Amino acid sequence: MLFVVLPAYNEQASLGYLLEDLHTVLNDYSYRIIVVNDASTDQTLDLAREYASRWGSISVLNHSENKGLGGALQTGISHVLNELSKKPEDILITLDADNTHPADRIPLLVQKLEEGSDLAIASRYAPGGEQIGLSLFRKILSWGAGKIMSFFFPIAGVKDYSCGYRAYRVSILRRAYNNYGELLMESRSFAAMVELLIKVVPFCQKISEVPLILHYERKQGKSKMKIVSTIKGYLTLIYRLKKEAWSSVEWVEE
Ligand SMILES: Nc1nc2c(ncn2[C@@H]2O[C@H](COP(=O)(O)OP(=O)(O)O)[C@@H](O)[C@H]2O)c(=O)[nH]1
Ligand SMILES: [Mg+2]
Repeated sequence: MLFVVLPAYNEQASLGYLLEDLHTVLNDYSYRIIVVNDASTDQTLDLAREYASRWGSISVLNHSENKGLGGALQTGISHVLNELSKKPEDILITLDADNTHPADRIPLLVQKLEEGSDLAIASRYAPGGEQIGLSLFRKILSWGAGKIMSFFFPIAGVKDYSCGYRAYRVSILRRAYNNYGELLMESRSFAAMVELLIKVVPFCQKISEVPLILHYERKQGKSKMKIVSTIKGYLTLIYRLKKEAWSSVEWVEE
């Protein structure tokens, strides 16, 4: 069973396209899509509920207050672990709800897990990966953030630390969740993506990447990334996790 968690904040203009894309690609799988509406001020919630009433394969969770990307992911992941997933071999996939992450990566991510990876990342920096429509400034920012993170938290084989498009084996996520509980993502900002990666990695034997072509030109409206708070989030994360003496682990390379 595949569980697809979509954190969504003001994605009214994009969510419909993404759900249609997912619906087509996921046709061959048993799946459930979980939209976590993070107190959007637009019609995201109504749109998600409309799709859910049309297709039984969608659940909608709703925050009455905005909890940020980390808060929304935590809600979606806890819900899958506590309420939905019955089998350790289930897979949990996360991706952005802004329709810049094409659903066609899912079969490749799932294949990686079937071949023995515990975590597979759709990576802009894997051979064949690309970023279309992203400003040079944003490219430099995420590349630089990745370099800094890989300096402090080296993870063999991982080039994309911050992309939200990943597939996790549920059993691994459960072990990390049992260890950290609600502290699995203390960051509420975009740094939560990196924090989740760093905290899950010690439970993984094998991690792999598949190439992602990020379609940023499809982005409707502005990015919700607040640059200053994201940078602060990264710095806090480095300080916090280094203090907790996180150390990189070894696993079997492909
Ligand atoms: N839950 C929640 N999700 C958010 C928030 N801000 C952004 N997101 C979601 O996080 C994902 C990444 O944000 P996005 O605007 O796509 O960032 P970018 O692609 O890096 O420019 C999208 O699915 C957003 O809907 C927020 O405050 N709360
Ligand atoms: Mg995005």
